Amino acid sequence: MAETAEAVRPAQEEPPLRIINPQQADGTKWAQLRTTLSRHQGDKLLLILTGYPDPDNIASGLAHQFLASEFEIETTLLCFHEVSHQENRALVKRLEINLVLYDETFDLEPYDLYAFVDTQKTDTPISDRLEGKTFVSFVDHHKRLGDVAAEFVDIREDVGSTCAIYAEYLRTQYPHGLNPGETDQVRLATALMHGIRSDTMALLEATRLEFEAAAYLWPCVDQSLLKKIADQSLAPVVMDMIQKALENKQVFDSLLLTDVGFVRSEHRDGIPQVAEFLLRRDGTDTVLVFGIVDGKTVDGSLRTRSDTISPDMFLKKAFGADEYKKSYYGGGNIKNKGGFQIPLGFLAQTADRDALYAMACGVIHERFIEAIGRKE
Ligand SMILES: [Mn+2]
Repeated sequence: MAETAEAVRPAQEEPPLRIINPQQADGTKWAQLRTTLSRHQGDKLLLILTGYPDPDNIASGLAHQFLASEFEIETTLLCFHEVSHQENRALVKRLEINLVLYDETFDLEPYDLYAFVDTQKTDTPISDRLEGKTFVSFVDHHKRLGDVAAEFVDIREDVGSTCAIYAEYLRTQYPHGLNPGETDQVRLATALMHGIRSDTMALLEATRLEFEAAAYLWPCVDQSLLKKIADQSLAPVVMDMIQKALENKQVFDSLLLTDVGFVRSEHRDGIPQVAEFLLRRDGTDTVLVFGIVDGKTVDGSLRTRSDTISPDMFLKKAFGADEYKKSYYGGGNIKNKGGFQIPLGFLAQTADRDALYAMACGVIHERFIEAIGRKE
């Protein structure tokens, strides 16, 4: 009479619920960060955003702030450049994110700790003033440049965004999800989702970690707000830059090199937007766009979908390093994007702007041609 349990199951029984079992987060790294943060209970933390604030670094900073608050650590998000890209402005404004723009009056004294997110570089305009403070953490997804002297380091070159790493910490700390009833948590989830989308071409280049993060964050994301923030309209000034870039373009097989002239710093974020736009040109897989920002710095962006070009290696090889500061002019991730900034220094004082521009163009062209292995 040995009937199996299956066979005796009543026919009218409802089919079993399909249990969606999300991949459990690997909690190892969060356990380490947790231990680190708990050692600094009650301290004040300066979270430094190097370079231009973008969705991935802003949202990672917010997540860090949120996680650190569990340990009564008060965090200030400090940046050195104004948020210029209209999409990033919308993010900061609509989510009411408090980013502090550094100036000389900023008092560093109350801070015991500092940390970095989503950056390769740890040199900042205040590096010498951070001495004596504890470098508590460094979390990033760009190519590792060398040893990082932080108490906690998490560098994952194979993931698409720093936000996904922070979402893993959140998944470990709050396995039942964030709370959609809490405005702060909705803001955090929405910002993280935007950061993830922004660094992965709206998930086209996402890794498993981004999808797991998205599944975790989704119940708490304000999607209508996300749509508004991600609105891809182009500022008129960016359109003008595209026009200039098209006029100046030089095409070498699948590579495109161009420049957009003099750019004011508040429009600097137009440069990567131009590069992204030109990458859509059929037959082109790599684009380098540069301009002179505020008359002082040659600033460029590289975008690629080539299988053979690593933006990080390419930019370091092409433009080399500043021998005094001992840091590379450019860098990026291994997959699809990078940027560079080369100060014009003393020569920027010339009244002959055309000559200055021609000189900068000449050098960039030369180095680019050399890096792609062509000699004109
Ligand atoms: Mn990033």
